[in-house]
This record gives sequence, structure tokens and C-alpha cells, in this order.
Amino acid sequence: MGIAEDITTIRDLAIRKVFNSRGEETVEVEVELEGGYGRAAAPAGASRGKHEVVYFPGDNVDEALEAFEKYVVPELVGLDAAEQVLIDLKLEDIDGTENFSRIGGAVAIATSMASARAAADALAVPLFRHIGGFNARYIPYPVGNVIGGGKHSRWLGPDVQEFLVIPVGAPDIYTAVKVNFEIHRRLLRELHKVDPTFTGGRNDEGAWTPRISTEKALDVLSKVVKEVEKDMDVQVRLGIDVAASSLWDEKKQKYIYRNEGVERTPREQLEYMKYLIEKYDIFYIEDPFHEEDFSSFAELTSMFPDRLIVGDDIFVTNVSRLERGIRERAANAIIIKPDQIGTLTRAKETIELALRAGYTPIVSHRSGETEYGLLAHIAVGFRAPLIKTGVCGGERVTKLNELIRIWDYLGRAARMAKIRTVPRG
Ligand code: 2PG
Ligand code: MG
Repeated sequence: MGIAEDITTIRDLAIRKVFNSRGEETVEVEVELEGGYGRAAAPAGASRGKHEVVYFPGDNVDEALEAFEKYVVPELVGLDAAEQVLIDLKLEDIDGTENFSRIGGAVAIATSMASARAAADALAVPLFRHIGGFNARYIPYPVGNVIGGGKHSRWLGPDVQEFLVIPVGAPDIYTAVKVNFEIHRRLLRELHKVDPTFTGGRNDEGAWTPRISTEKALDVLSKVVKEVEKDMDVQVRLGIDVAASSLWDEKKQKYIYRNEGVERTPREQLEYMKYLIEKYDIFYIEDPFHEEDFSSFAELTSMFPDRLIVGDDIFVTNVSRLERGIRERAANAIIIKPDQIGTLTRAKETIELALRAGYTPIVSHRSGETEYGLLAHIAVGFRAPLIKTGVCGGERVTKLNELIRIWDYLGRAARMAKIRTVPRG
């Protein structure tokens, strides 16, 4: 038992079905301590990695609720919520499988996060401080998704899933968020010019969904970014999430670009990535290859050591998959989605390994998000230099506004994080 055991002892837990930002059912867990309270819900992905933990047991939210009542409640009551590792290890023991197939990853992550919030509440410290300790004071730069394609836009827009902006020159988080909003806003006008049928539609993450090609999207984005950089005097860099596992056809062994009407072999995919990075000076490239292709990841990383080659589906926040990546020099940056792996402890283990190995971690939302702002606390507590959490939509803005609140709370201690792969001036 921890030394603060009285007020942080778990008295009771509860679960209910609520909805995520996409209107899908998810689970919300409440943790009541002797002297505190916490609540959290699980987000959900649409372009999920094959190696992520199971979401609901039997693919069914009601089975998740049953598993929670039957297995989780009796085992967690009486434990000390201040001992996050013990809580999370207990969740692993209760489940007994590597991928949370018995209780489901949604129950696991909601319980893990609700417990952390409850402990922070009882100890009267902000969640980021509870997670990260006294030196947690670096605010991550927001990676903003401004144009959407791929599966997220029903294959009607560009083949690349996300077109991203990173205001790397912003002096503070408020300016950083403002820059991303300004780019998003100005894009509306510019996108009308290149796609007259565009009615201002946005996808699940609030990104615009014009029916244009990948290169057209990058042309328009580059133009708008240059204007905003000049007008607001802040350096901004471009990013893409190719989400290449969704393009990959296992039978054909090719990437299928539906909008362009082109199929690419792995070699051609590598050439295409090189072409896009050079033509548009892209700084951040997420999932340029499918989730099993470590060697193409390694090749691209060696070609562009001054860019962030980011692994999402390939690593799924999993420590063993990241270890393999480090061994094979695949990627130099990693997406951290706590829900991909099921507990805060596991996610922290992965991010710590990433930091030690010189990988840049990016704490990330899912396309189906919750209304909670706690991802902001996780990113600051985990010392992530970047956070990917969209630009607009209530469930995205709540996380960005929470970063602004953390900045204010920190006062003179607040700093913008350092991005390891130094952006070129
Ligand atoms: C991604 C995510 C979030 P999803 O691919 O990075 O943008 O999408 O949550 O649908 O997996
Ligand atoms: Mg991704």
C-alpha cells in the first residue's frame, strides 16, 4: 500500500455506456476513492492497427460492461489508486491475455485513466503533475489535421488520410493553436477555388474534405501555410499521415490509390514518398508504409534523418514492436495512443523507451474521441514534444484549451517542448 493509502484507497467503481464524437457506443468508468473521484471514457479508431489490443470482448459493448462488473470491480476495490502501476498490472492479471481480449481494451484504458484522475483528485494535484512529477512543464506543439482524405473521408477525397500542420515556431501554446485555426479557416476559401463542388464538409476529426488529389491538397496547403507564416510571423511545417495500411492490398502486394487510379509496388511507394517529401518539404510523415514493412520504414528513415518518420499502425504503442523498430532502425518517431495498448503504465513504458532511443513521441487522439481533455495532461505528463489532436470540433478543442490552461497554471515554469529532429530554418 502507498503512504497516502487512506484517501487514495478505491472504495467503488462504476461503468456506463456513453457515446463518442462519432456517435458510437463506448464505455465510461467512474472510480470513487475514500477521498477523491475520477472518470474517463475510451476513444475509438476507424483506421485501427492490426496489432492493437481488442476493443470490446466479443466486439460487444454489453460484454464489456459484464466483464467490468464481474472481474474488474471485485479485484480493484480496496487497492491504492496512487499506485498506478499496481492498478494497471492488476488489470493485466484480471484479463490474463496480452491483448485484453477478456475485459477489452476500452474497459482497461477507461479504468486506468479514471483511476489516475481519481488519485490526482485525492492528492489535490493536476493530472499532468501526478503523471509526470515536478519537472513536467513542457507543452507539446499541436499537430493539426486540416485536410482529410483516405478512409476517414470515405475514399472520396485525396488518398492520403491526413494533411497536417505543426506551428514549430510558436512561442507559446496559445499562439500555436491560433496559427492552426488560422490555417484551417483560410483553407476553406482556397479549397472552394480548386473544388467548386466543395460545400465545406468536414470529417470526424474536423478536417476539410474536398474531392481533390493528394498533390492538389499539398499545393493548396503549402500556399496557405506560406501566407499564414508571413502574416503571423511564425514558422509552420507540413505533415501527412498516409495511413498506408489502409491503402495496402495484401493479395496484390500493392498500394491502391483509388482517387489517382494508380497502384504502387513497395518500391514505387518508397519513391513516391521521397518525391512528396522533397517536392513539398514535408517534415512529418506518418505511416508511409503498411504495418508489417519495417524495412521500407528503415530505408526512408535513413534517406531523411532530418524529418520525422512516424510509426503508428506499425508500433501500436507496443513496447516489443518498438524494440524491433529500434533494432531495425525503422522510423525515428512514434505515435502514442494509450488506448492502442490498454493502460497508462504500458503507454508510459513505450514512450520512455522511445525517448531513450532518440525517437520523437507524439501523443495522439483517435478519430472517434471523447469529450474529455485528459489527453493534454497525458502528453505533458509523458513529456511528449508533440500532440496530435486535430484543430476543430468540441472534442478536439477541449484538449487544446486544456493545454492552454496547463500553460497558465505553470506560470513562469511553462516552456514549449523541444522537437528533437531540428526543423530547418
Ligand atoms: C490515425 C488516427 C487518428 P484513427 O490514423 O492516426 O488520426 O486515426 O483513430 O481512425 O485510427
Ligand atoms: Mg495514423
